[in-house]
Amino acid sequence: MTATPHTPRVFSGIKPSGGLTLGNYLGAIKRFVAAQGQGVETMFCVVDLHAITVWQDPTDLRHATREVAAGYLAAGIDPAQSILFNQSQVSGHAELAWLLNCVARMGWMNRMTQWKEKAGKNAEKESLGLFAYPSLMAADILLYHATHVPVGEDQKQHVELTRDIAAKFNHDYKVPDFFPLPEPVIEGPATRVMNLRDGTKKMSKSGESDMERINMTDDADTISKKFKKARTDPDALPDTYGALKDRPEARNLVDIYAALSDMTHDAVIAEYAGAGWGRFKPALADLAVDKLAPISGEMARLMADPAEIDRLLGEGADRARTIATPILERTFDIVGMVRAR
Ligand code: AQP
Repeated sequence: MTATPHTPRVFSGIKPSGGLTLGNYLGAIKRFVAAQGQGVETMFCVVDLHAITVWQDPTDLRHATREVAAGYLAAGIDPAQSILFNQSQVSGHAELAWLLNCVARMGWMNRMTQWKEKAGKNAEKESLGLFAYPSLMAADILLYHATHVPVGEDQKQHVELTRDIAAKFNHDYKVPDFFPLPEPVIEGPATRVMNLRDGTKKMSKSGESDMERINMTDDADTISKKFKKARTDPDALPDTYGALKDRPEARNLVDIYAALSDMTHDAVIAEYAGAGWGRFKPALADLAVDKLAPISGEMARLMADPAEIDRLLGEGADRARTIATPILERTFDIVGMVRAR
């Protein structure tokens, strides 16, 4: 961790825009669990305000919010060690986002790869929220003066934008170091888990076909079937990881194996060099079932008691608010808002 006048604090979040995928697990949740208990405060959020940047059925949104919370808990986020809550229960996220909307520049938002990919040619028909979403994400992080943000590779650009917004605010209002410049923490062998049917696209919750992703709630048969049908090429596994450079589907399966088994890429290659898919895919499926079944079982158990999940999220939100309120009040003051109470 680099030198900063701010106490280190970890913040990250996941959108309840559908069920959790293996990409969310390996790129985010597994890393969040690893960050816990390291002597640094950790905050993990279900970012429901982000989910509605595209249409969400309200009943599905409530379900997905609890399911993402259940995923965090089942994977090992401990509410006694980390602050776990959903974003909309802490109004400071939306309030700070407005202030930051007035700092961020249109050109910065226009350059965001995710905006370009998601909006494509339909930009005129997308919500204003989808366009502005990175400044809400900046608010999520800066509301807590968080210094470290564990994310998958796809979110790196948004954390970098958060740094730009923080730096401009500090500069414009002449408050050097008020907002920390947070660092993206992108670690592990699978920082970008790819779509099982197209190794050039990332695995997403909202991808078109269910066969392109592993859901955290998939049963053993479904996981095996999806890996068996995953697109690959005709060649056997090579004897160096570097030789997978131009074989995106093959590399993705090796990355997933390495991340699930906590092995390095090289160790996986050493074990499977020369193996065909008839050997590697069943081994990968067995490993995935072995690692994911206990988590999905625990998620199902937690989801049977939604009131308990809501209670935990409410408690987490209370704790989050105690950190957010003085930072938000100071921000309003810096900007020049009169605050009588
Ligand atoms: N495929 C992935 N590989 C590695 N990390 C991933 N993450 C998401 N997909 C992958 C990481 O998970 C965290 C939460 O992401 P999110 O759900 O808030 O947003 P997203 O990145 O837009 O996820 P999806 O699944 O693609 O959602 P939809 O389809 O609704 O847009 C982040 O740290 C992200 O990097």
